[in-house]
Order: sequence, then structure tokens, then C-alpha cells
Amino acid sequence: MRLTSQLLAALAAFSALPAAAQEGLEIIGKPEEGGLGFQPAVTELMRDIVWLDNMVLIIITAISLFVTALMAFAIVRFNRRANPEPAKFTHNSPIEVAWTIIPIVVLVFIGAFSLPVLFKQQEIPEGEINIKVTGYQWYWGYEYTDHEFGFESFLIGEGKVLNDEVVAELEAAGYTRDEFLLATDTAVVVPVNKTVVMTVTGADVIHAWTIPAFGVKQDAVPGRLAQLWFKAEKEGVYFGQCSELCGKDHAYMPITVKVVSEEAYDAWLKGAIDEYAGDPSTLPDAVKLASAE
Ligand SMILES: [Cu+2]
Repeated sequence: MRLTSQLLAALAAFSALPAAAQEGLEIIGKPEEGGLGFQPAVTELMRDIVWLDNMVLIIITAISLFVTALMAFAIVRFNRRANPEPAKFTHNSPIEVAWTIIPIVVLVFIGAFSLPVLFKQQEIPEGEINIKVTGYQWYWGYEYTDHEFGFESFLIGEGKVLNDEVVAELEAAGYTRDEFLLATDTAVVVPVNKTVVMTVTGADVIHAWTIPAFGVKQDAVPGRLAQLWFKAEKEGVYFGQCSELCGKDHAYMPITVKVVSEEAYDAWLKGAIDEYAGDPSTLPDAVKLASAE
């Protein structure tokens, strides 16, 4: 009987290991070979950014074509051969007014669409999940402040060289050799469709935390607390990389976020608390109830 319960406990502990949160998760947020556009947008913030990017691209393409056409016209029409007698006037008030007013209108138009996107990113809502992230030379530390536990997150492949051993390590963690320099040994795990607020700081020099698919990027400045938020709408694995040059191993401190179902998150949370904090009393009530049954 005792053996059975011990076995069950061991099994439960094993099944709740943080790595288990990844099972069946699609890797969505990562760079693509030869890719030109953004990574797939899985938050409202990123969809807004993609929309804004497309809109501004249309405007700047139109302006570039217009200016190029004007230059071509001037070159053809007013070169020395076509126009041997140059005009002598120095001012043209209507044109000067136009080339002042039109750029102002264009800038105000762009601003009217870009400022709301910026405000949406910077106005931090109440977080359902709160995580503090600290940049270190050269890895990230995460604290789940609602549950008083934390862990550190290192690149898989300490030697920074992709050899058979590292490939085996990557595969054991559910990744392939393609994810070398992106995959970390532990990952930030968050539930899908929940508002996550991350408080970002640095321990030594300035780093920057980002997940391109979420449309978030925030400098991690020593002595300061900054915040970012996101609400990921699709389960999957998302990668980011430190985005502020922070020293010799800047290229080797990637970021992995796993967006999982609510149930998978609760199971992971329970395992993570057991593993990292050893204090199940910090469990949320829902998890306590489920494990008491
Ligand atoms: Cu860095």
C-alpha cells in the first residue's frame, strides 16, 4: 500500500515535471529560413503592429514612387539639352505651402494610427499571471510572484557549439537541431488567453526581453522596473532572444515561452512549485482542490 502510494506520488511528480508542459505543443514563434516578414502574430498587440506596418508600407511606397517620378521628370524635362534657358524665379508660394502642409498631414495621419497601438502596449492592465524577469550576464531568471517561486533559464548547449551531445539534449527537451540557440532548458509557461504582466529588470547590465510573436520588447535596466503585457491566443512554443547588446555571450541567452492550456498550466504550476519552491501551500485554490480529490 505504502509502496503503491509512493509510486503514485513519484508518477505524479514525474508527470508534473515542467518539461511535460510542452507535450504536443507546436513551435510557432521562431525565425524561418529566408523569412522576410514578421513571425505569426498571436496577440492583439502583434496584430496591431503588423497592420500598422502594412499601412505605413503603403504610404512610404506611394511617397517613394512620387518622389522618384518627380526626379525623373526633372531630369528629363529640365536637363541642359531639353531646357537650355533655365527659369530665373526663386519662389513659388503655393508649392512651398503644399510641400509643408502635405507632409504634416501625412505625419499626423500616421501618428493617429500608431499612437493608439503604442498606448495599448504601454498601458499595463491588471495581470492574471504576474512574472518578474531579470536579465543576467548571460541568462534569464524568472519569478512567478503570485506563487513565490522562481527559476533560471539557460541556453541548451552550454558549449555554444552544435554537436551530437547538444542535439541529444535538444531532442530530450522536445526540440530539434534547428532550435539550437533558441531553446532553453527551462521555459516560461503561461496559460492561453490570460493576461500576463511581466516586470522586467536587469541585474548587471542592460538586457532586453522580447517575444516577437507577442509584439513585446522591453529593456531590462538595472535598478529599474519596467513592465510589459501580453495575452497569447494560441497554444505553442515561442522563442525570443536578448535584444540589447549585453556582453560577450549576448547571443547565447535566448528566451522560450510555452503557451499551454489552462489544465496543463495548473499541472505545470503544481510541479514547478514542488520543484522550485517546495511549498505547496502557495498553490492556487483550484490546484489544491484538484490534488485533494
Ligand atoms: Cu543581451
